[in-house]
Amino acid sequence: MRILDTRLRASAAITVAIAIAFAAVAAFMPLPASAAQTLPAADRIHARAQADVTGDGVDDSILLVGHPYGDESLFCTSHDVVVYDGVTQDRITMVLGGTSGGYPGTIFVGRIDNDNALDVVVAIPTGGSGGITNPFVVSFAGGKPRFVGDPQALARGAKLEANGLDHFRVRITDTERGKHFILGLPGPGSAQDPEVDYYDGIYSKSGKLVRPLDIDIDDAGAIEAAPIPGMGLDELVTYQKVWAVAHVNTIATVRTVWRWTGRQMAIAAVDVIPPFTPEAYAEYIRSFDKSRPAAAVEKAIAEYKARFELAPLSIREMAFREFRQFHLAIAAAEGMSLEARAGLADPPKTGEAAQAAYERLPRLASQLNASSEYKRAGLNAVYDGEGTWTVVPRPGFSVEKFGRLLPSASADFVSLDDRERNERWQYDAAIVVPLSELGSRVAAWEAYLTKYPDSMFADEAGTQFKRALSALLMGTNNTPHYDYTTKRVRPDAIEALKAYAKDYSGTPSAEAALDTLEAFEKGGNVITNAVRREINQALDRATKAGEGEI
Ligand SMILES: [Ca+2]
Repeated sequence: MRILDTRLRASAAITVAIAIAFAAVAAFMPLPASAAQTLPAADRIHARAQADVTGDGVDDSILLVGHPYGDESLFCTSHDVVVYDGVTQDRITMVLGGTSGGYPGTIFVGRIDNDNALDVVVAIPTGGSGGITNPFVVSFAGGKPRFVGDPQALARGAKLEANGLDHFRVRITDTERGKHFILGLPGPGSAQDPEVDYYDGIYSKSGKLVRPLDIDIDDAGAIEAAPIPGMGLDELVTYQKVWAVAHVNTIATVRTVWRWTGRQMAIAAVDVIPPFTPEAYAEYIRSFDKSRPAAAVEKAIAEYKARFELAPLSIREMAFREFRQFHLAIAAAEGMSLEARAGLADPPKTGEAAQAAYERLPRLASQLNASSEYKRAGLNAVYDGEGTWTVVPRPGFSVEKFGRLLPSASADFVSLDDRERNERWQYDAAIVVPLSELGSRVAAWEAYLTKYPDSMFADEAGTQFKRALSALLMGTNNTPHYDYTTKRVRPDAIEALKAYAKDYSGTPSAEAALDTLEAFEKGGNVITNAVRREINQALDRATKAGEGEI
């Protein structure tokens, strides 16, 4: 076992060495001859935002610009934050410098220092082993760029001491704040990683520490800005990985809160949290008894809060996606039992008995919707077309229960998705709402995808957007935009598309509406295969518009 242990250490060390060498090459070496013959790689815009960062009350455009290592490389040797002043259109550049080398990063704005201009928070993943993300906070107040807080100090975090203790424990001491944290190490034979015993030779069989235990804390791996309740200000939160023996062996996360003191950024709190993954959460909540929905949902939410309250945004979003899956599964199980309770469980689902069962469903649904069980479980029984009913999550439930722990990309997705489930725009392949309402659904999904292209729900949002836009442009099987016999396009469909193109002018979906109107006109307002093909192409262009390089 010692050999394996040493090899693990060596491989972790090599990974770090490679990452350092790569960064060094990227930062200092001239381009190879083959690359030098081609034009220098063009700067890339990795993120954009609109906000007043100069402090004059007018929104400015903020861009995160990377200088790529080469045309084919995703790696940028450094990044700048570029602001176009909303009034003068002057370009103000903040050079982030050598430590900003890395892969496409993100920006967000927050009120970090207490002036009337918002600040820009930048996170650049370095691509080094273990996911180091370099944080930068930049103020553009008065049009003069400066760092808020020292980027290197933000990356390094608090000065902490780590010591191995007997019986597979670790103590992390925060001397400055006079706090210490005790962590448990997964001991021999633990389920976490049964293949490897990281502590062989370090701990004796009885759990006595016989050799020094190697514990390390990485630089920041994630950063976020979170509102300080009641202050109108944001605090910064950084997350750092703690590992023992080998870099893959994560034993905790350090969560550091930074606040503006009036003169500088200072650490307001440090917590050390044992690891708990969204996968482990998913596995745990899946084991709950689904036949008691309220108890199961309440327990899953309490568990989420206990485990992820201090977790980074991306982990909270992943964990919430697991909760959402769980909630949908609970709802689906209730939907099945709804039919069973009405007497529709066994085939045949026809005849007088089935008829009576179908008639019982609406009353049963309204009883359940009024019940405390469904209120607590966040469930709603809704009509599902063709006489059947189903159960879906109740609108507003997740936002109400998860509160500020819910990342906005998740909260906004769930609000839109719950509306689609509770107030459907189609039943039985027929559009059942006015086309203007369908249009507002299309626009809402498109706006979501523009705002959160990297959301964990982006794929699902993309599917919803495409389905609704297709129906808006062409109608559906049972409610096409044209007359079945003459194939002539209905005038109200044409009017609806014109209105949509005007109301949402400038969006890819409005372009698709204009292209569809043009295809109708070319075809003499009669649907042919050629017209259909052109509309399909317009649909493809609009739904792919958000993908690829910006
Ligand atoms: Ca401004």
